[in-house]
Amino acid sequence: MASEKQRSLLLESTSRFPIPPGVRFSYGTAGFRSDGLILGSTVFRAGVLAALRSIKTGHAIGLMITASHNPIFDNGVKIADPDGGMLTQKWEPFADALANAPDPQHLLDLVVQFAEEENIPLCGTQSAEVLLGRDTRPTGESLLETAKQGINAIIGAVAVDMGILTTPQLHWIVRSRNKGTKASEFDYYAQLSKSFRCLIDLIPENIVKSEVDPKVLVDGANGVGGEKLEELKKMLKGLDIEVRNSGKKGGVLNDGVGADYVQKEKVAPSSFGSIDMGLRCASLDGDADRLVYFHVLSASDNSIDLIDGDKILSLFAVFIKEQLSILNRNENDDVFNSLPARLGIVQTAYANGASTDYLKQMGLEVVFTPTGVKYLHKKAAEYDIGIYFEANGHGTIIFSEEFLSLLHARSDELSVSMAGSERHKAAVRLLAVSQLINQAVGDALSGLLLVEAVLSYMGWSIVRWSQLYADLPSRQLKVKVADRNAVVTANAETEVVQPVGLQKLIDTETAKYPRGRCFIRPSGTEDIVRVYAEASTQEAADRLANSVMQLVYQFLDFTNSHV
Ligand code: NG1
Ligand code: ZN
Repeated sequence: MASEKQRSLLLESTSRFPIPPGVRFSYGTAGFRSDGLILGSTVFRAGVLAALRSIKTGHAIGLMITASHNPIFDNGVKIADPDGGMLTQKWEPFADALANAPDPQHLLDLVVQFAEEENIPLCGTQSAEVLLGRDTRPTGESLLETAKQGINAIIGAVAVDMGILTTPQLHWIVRSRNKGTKASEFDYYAQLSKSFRCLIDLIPENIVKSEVDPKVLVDGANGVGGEKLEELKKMLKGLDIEVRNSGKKGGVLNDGVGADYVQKEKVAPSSFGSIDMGLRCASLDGDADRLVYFHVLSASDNSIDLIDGDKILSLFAVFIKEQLSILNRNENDDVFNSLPARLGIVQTAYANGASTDYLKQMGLEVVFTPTGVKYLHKKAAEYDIGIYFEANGHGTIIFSEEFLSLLHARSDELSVSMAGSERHKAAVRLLAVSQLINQAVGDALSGLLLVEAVLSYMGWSIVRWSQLYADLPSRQLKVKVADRNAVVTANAETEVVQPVGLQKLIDTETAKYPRGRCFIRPSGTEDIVRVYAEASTQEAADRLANSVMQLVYQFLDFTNSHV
């Protein structure tokens, strides 16, 4: 039961943040997002929710103010669960209901009812802790203050302002704090730089290093990532990083810069051009949870060879598979015993078909989930080592706790019986990867360091890496319809079940094109239906996407006029 004091505190605090008229907020693929100026009530309520989640779980919760790759005047809020992952999907309907409660009394009723259902005590003796972070957007500071008020509206909840952070840093801090390991921003840099150094120190002597350019140029999207990379750089040895678009020289966040722009437009971001031809370049998104690589192709225009999330995933898969096979190589030693590991690759329907073919040819198990890292992460957690990436560059590698403790034990054994052997080094490398790569969520900074370490290990230039396989030409289109939710999909979004009959026509259209593949789904972050098409030539991919777009118009107009 909620105490009287709690009830009146919640009523009074909520009344200070009325919801804007005529707007409906939805938790969507990755939290609430909209124009930052109308987000006050939503962020306040997200603060209330985070405090309740902390009481429920008995652990610290994260609350991040960011709108990722969206334009600068947008903002948003995401919640991190105790393990550093996304808020449990089970609470999303409550988040939606809370954000849209029309007035303080409705909100109080919702909270009281939900607290009863979930057994969350609101009697005044409970405690809760919420760690807050924000990116560099102009509305960030005041929204963070608003979130604090939401947290403080729950008696016993404490808000800890961690200041400006990348989204993955906040997730990492929440995870570390709840695990009882070192958890400050400084600790994050220290862990990343130490594990990176370990991987560099273990590069075999015989690697031909001449192919690998010593320098990487990084587009910071004029956001928090560039700023934090400069911090990390101070603690790194063995890598030359030049940060551009760090936001210090007046560029606008995500405007002609950043991973989303580079991946979707397939052109070099601002401050990059013909002078960089052939150099290894990377791009972060606005809150540094996405990473893509590219190199500039032409001196006359801004065209690039894009190395997207699928190819980053493939590079990591090659490396991890190799380390597992070295670890389990029988070199006729007396003490041989293998450490079998289930390695799983998780992709979405947006993964380029050529990447899936390549991974399968390597003998890897590849599975698919719907779009959104909350689905990919959960699936990857079913393996000893799960690698997941979205084509847009959001992804990571996760190791099960059980496998990590076996690996630690094996590394200790080998350090006695076979110190300095390749098998021992492979165990140490895998452990270093588990420290370097962010286990909570996709992280452009830790991903960048792992790419750099693996390229050095392989002795590969960016061109060699790009040649792992050739991407199939693809096209993505956004279709504006009256009601995008009229489209209902199944089978990891590859099949339309509603409107009935549409899938059959998509199949007929797709069958006309060699290597054709096409699917549609409603976006979870924008008010549109997305069409994705892939085929053996760019022209064919474009034509397939366009004809399916026409089908979407026909069917959805039909559907809408009959609703
Ligand atoms: P939606 O709008 O649901 O397609 C987009 C991305 C997702 C994910 C989320 C969250 C594409 C095609 N979709 O989701 O992969 O990153 O944003 O940011 O890139
Ligand atoms: Zn992002």
